[in-house]
Amino acid sequence: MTEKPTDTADFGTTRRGFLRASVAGSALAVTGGAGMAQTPDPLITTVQPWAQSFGDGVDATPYGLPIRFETDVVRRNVPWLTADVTSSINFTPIHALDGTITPQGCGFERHHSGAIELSKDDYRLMINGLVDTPLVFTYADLERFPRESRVHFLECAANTGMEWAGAQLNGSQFTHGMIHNMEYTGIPLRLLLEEAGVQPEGKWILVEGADASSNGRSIPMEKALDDCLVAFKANGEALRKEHGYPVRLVVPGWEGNMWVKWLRRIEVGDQPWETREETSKYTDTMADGSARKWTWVMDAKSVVTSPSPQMPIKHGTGPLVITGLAWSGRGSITRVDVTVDGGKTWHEARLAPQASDKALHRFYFDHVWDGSEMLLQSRATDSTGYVQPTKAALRAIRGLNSVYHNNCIQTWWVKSNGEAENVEIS
Ligand SMILES: Nc1nc2c(c(=O)[nH]1)N[C@H]1C(S)=C(S)[C@@H](COP(=O)(O)O)O[C@H]1N2
Ligand SMILES: [Mo]
Repeated sequence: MTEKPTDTADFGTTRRGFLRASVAGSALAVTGGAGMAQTPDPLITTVQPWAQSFGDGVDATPYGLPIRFETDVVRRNVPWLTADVTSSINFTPIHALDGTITPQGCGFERHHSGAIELSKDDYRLMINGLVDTPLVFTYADLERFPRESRVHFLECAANTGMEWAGAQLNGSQFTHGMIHNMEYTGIPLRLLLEEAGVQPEGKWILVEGADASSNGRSIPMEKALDDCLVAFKANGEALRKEHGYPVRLVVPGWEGNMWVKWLRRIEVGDQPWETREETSKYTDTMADGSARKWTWVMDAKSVVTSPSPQMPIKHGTGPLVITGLAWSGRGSITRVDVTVDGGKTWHEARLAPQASDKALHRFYFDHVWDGSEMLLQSRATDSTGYVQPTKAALRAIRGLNSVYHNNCIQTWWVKSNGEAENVEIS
């Protein structure tokens, strides 16, 4: 190994310290890695074309898009899942993202009758039913209510649903990508309900979208008055059309299906409506064949996003950043453990600070890979003390025929060549 270049001032002392540590601890084997060039590197020693002329002016891109080298960081679908394009689903490229915020442009979409275009001018929100004063709000009306900003994850109840009967899809984007995490700005639903005046018998609300499917769902009043938001911004800007422009409901920690997009009506009632979306769909098939209703909360779950089938290890042995996401609809994640040997030994991962309750957490486990095969898993523990279950534990209760609410521990088999595969271990 040669000396590290002396000209590393720009990296700062921490970076130099890291490199020196890497050289000293030769077990890290970062040969050919950062700072270890053996021969003069033209990217360092010669002036490159991009340094010889002007770059783009500020008027080249009024609204910025990712640079062309990042065009593979996109939503993808699974063809056999999407029989037709208007009733469809695609997946967030969680394998390629870091941190916790999902850019709207690649946050997964789920539409039952396609994404509609509804302008602010044409927007109306009605509150009726068991209220003192039925009301209709315009978009401009909504903008005058006190608002809040909070980060929350939205997970479709069907996320990981294709994995019940066996390891099936190769990539965290496909197994766990029906999730996104955005900073929402909106009005506490409680304020709008208070404006209309909920009558004492009003124990439930029905929420409906303006699209043809309407996606009606019943929500208990307790949740409606707790932390739901009638949101019009995500990550600082207007909601994208596909996420419900101009207004969607945010139901923190509860299954994505309840987060009605293009929100047009809220009816207050004294019992649930038993809509199509909560009877024929979004119930949980149990091992004995019966269906469990009203399972709204998304339980604690985690997944290693890299390495993973779409993110093979390309750098050989030595330092390896293992990272992933963890979340709980019941609050926050207090701990994530990672195993590289299929659960024989667990190591506590580092958790990045959390943005809000019921938001995604990012975890990191800094590993030194010796090049041997790994059975990589992560296991989340949430603020209620609940621990993410194994697939076997979940199947003992739910059987193999469920679709929704699969929060089991995921296994990636990482081979010596760095490639990874979705597997199950027993
Ligand atoms: N109006 C309406 N709201 C809807 C849907 C829909 O089809 N129509 N799909 C629901 C489902 S099943 C999910 S998982 C989420 C998906 O939100 P997203 O498309 O912003 O990711 O929206 C929910 N809200
Ligand atoms: Mo969903």
